[in-house]
Amino acid sequence: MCVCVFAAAVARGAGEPLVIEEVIVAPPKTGEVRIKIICTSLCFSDVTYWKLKDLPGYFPRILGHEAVGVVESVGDNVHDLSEGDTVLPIFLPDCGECADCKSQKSNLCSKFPFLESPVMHRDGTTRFTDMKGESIYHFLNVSSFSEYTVVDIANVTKIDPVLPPNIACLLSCGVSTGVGAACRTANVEAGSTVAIFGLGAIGLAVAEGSRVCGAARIIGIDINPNKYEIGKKFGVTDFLNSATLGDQSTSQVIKEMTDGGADYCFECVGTASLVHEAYASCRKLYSNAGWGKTVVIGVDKPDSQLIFKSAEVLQSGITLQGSAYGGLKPKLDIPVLVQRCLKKELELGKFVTHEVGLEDVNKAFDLLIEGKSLRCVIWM
Ligand code: CXF
Ligand code: ZN
Repeated sequence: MCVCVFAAAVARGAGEPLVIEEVIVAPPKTGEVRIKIICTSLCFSDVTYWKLKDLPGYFPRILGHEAVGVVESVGDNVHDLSEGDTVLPIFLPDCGECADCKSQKSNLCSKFPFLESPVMHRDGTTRFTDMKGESIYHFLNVSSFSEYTVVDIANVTKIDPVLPPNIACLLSCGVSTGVGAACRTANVEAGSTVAIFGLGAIGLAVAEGSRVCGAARIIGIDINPNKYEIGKKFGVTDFLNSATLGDQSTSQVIKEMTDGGADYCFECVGTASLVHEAYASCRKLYSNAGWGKTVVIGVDKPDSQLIFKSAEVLQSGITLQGSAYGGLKPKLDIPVLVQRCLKKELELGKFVTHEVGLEDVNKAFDLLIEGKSLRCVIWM
């Protein structure tokens, strides 16, 4: 197996444009595969870690974590994947061996707990080196802004190669997170009422999942009025511009619209105050007679606090639940989502608003930051 030189978009410093460079990609070690990336899309987490306001920074680094590719070579002790397999590298590990991976109750691997780590799981080193001999850090176990990348087999899911790559790559992170939050974490039933706080790509994926589950009403809440027209394509039936409600809170308006509150509320922004509004929008008629679930998908700062009155949570009948990767187990659930795409139940083409080549990766960043794209697919 060669130590080969390939093109990659390297983040050299926080907020600095990515630089297309030649990088050395080492062969896969034990329990790893080297993947030829076909295409990758840009998720907001790439922007967050690139901009890096108050997060620890690792530079130089190869970002990118929503992708599809083909296995080019396998390391020792790799039995379930072979050269030529079409795969999704996925940030959330699924070792398949630990008690948590074996259980239906969890999608959080305990052998390789998910960490925002800049190195490979098993030996703590990197597989990327620049032409001056300096190591380049990995990102979210994937690093897909590169023609080739090395990924641990715990982070690789084999998929049906028939699904078009520009759709397949979306299932690697954001779209699966939203669809899974609706279909798996909340388990939205036919006929139910859903409220979605934040209609970015994740919120729209929650709408798409809720639509597929048969929700009767899908209320989108956003401060950008253009989101209603966009939301309709994903099943949004009602829209609330939360910036124009005057004295009323969003939850008050939702309770009026729904005769007591929504069955399922989703927070897709990542702010504590919105978690409270979402929770307060779940159905509750009298002081302690309620039902429903609030699912929090948005990621706030790690040390942010949620403060609830105890009776509000413990005696209300309403559940508050977090959701990582939509509660999906990558190796089990993603092939099922692929089939649902092939059957045209899930319609993911509407997420792809732009497509560019790797040389235009910085354009993809601009489009997402300016709110002009949902998903920009970057072809290698
Ligand atoms: C994120 C979730 C928060 C931690 C980093 C990864 N998921 C994907 O974008
Ligand atoms: Zn992501």
